[in-house]
Amino acid sequence: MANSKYQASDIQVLEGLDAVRMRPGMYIGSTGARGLHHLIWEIVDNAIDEAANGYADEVTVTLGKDGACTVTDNGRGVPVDIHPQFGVSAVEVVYTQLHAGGKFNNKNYAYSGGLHGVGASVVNALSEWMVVDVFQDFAHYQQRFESVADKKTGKIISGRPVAPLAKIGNTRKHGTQVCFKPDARVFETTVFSGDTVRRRLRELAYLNKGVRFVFTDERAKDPEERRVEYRYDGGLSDFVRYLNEDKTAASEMIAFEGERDGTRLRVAIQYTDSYNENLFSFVNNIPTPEGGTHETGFKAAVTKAFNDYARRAGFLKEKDNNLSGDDFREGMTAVVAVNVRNPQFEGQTKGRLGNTEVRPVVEALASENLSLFVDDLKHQETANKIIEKAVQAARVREAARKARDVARQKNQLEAAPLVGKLSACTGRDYSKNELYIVEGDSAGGSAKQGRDRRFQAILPLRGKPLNAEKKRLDQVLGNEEFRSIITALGTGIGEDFDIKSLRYNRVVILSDADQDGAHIRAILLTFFFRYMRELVTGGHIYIGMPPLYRAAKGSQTIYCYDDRELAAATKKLGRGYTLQRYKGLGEMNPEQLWETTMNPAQRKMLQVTIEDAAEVDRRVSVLMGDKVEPRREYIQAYADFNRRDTFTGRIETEGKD
Ligand code: 0RA
Repeated sequence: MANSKYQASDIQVLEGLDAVRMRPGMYIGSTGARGLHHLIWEIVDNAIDEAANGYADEVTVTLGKDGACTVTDNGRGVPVDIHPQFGVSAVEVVYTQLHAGGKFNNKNYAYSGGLHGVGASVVNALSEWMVVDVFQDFAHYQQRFESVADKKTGKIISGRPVAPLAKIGNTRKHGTQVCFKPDARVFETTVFSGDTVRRRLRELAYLNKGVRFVFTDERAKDPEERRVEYRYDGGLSDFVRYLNEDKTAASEMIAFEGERDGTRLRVAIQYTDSYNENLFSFVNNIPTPEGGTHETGFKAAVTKAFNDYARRAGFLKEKDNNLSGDDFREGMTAVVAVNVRNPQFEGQTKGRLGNTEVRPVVEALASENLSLFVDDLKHQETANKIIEKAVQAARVREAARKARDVARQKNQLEAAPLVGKLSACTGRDYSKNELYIVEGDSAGGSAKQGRDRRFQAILPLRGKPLNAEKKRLDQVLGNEEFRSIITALGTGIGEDFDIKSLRYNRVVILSDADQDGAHIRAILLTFFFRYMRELVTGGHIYIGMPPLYRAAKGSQTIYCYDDRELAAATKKLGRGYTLQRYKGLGEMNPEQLWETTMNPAQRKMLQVTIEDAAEVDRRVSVLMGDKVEPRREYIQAYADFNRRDTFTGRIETEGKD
């Protein structure tokens, strides 16, 4: 540019922690709730490293009433001696120097855990204050750090030590305690979610066998929620048992571990009588819901080892084709955890492992161990069951393929009646288009008249679709309601599923706010979760939120979504208002439905997300599976069919934000 002079003084010399504060997203992903919790995971990672190396067996996390978080371990304590290069204590180095992160010596940390491995200093940089206590050699040391505004410039100086590390007492304890308060000047929210922390600690407890994790939420009113402890001596096998708790087991547990070329592999597998595949993978304790090279290697090993055995044991004759990987994974619950030296995370949400060297190592280790297992006479019954189950799955798959071909031909032949139910939209920009799946013909009629036909398509559901949990693909395809949904979406299903063919960016479930409506919603969510999971993980599934009341006086109309809003509205309107309670969508006229539920500028919708796939799987099994007792218990404990917050999700209100 011609008139902008490049001046050396204009270039800010960003160093260390101040750079972190300038660009927090680069270090912790975001300044929203995810980034906020990342602070905890970062500090917990260091504590777990100490445990993983055999020096600690307890990690505690405490959420304080003052908004701070305290993490402790009973390890050696961060070294307190003066660091030769920096001339200050190692403690100060760890918490103020980027990338020092307590891991300056790789010998001690064969596998560092941190997803971004950014280290504890980043947490300090993004905290209002941080206090580190070290208990070591009968001494108690402490150092405090603060982020303060510069008196002259007002600029925040991040994470500065208030004073050098000091010995403040004697102790017999050993370990490290880090307490920090996230800075409200950085984060959109600074309120930790007790649920999120508790769930992650439970997962970490399964992944780090024998380590005790103690979670305390001092903010919780309910004493049951205040303190929990997790410790699993069975590790991944305990994890799989937990995942299968509400399912019917159909095999022994298969568990093994191994290490080669710097990659460590741990696996636990158990089959159930369900038809779903449930594979959860982790890299250095971090979930990889998008899979990656470790999953590919594992799947290849399963297919190879079990096919080889099927031939050796005579289940497959020379002329028979191999069974497919899908066949061997039907009904399989598995946890695959690897530790990798320099993990490369890829994909939309950095949830996929990219390291190519990992695949062959995992494949070799897993197929050796699986072969040993099936060849062991002790396990012959399980081995044979697995093969028989896969043979059966292959038969059904073949039948389903034929049914699908027939369905496809039928679709072409009978395109009119199927598409006849769908009121398509006129626009061809798929990124803008929305499909409303509406309960009942009468609401469907209102939606059809009320919609903006340029981008909103309506598919009314006549009856209840069937419960897809415990149904095989061929049965799902046999159901008319599902067939019309599949046809409308355009993605295909099962092996044919292809997200690139999705015709609508948003798929909105619109059902009544009553028990039947909740059931239909649950059935549809179960179907999407089991058969089109990418629609859910990709954020395409929404739950429409029609109002429960309409309060009006004169020219003023207020729609209310719950009783609290209603109380506020009637107060505002004063005496003489009229009140309408909507018992179903059908009671709304087309204009009202558009105004309240479909108009992007005004509507509220809940975007369905999966925070914890393992947890969702368990809940779907409980609520939609065939074991009656756990379902009754769950419903008695939790269910309130008209509560919207029983879903995980994000309320989207466009045009308002
Ligand atoms: C010994 C040496 C080193 C770090 C630690 C212990 C240590 C760090 C943390 C962080 C949280 N809890 C901890 N407990 C112990 C530095 C590595 C080295 O130079 O060997």
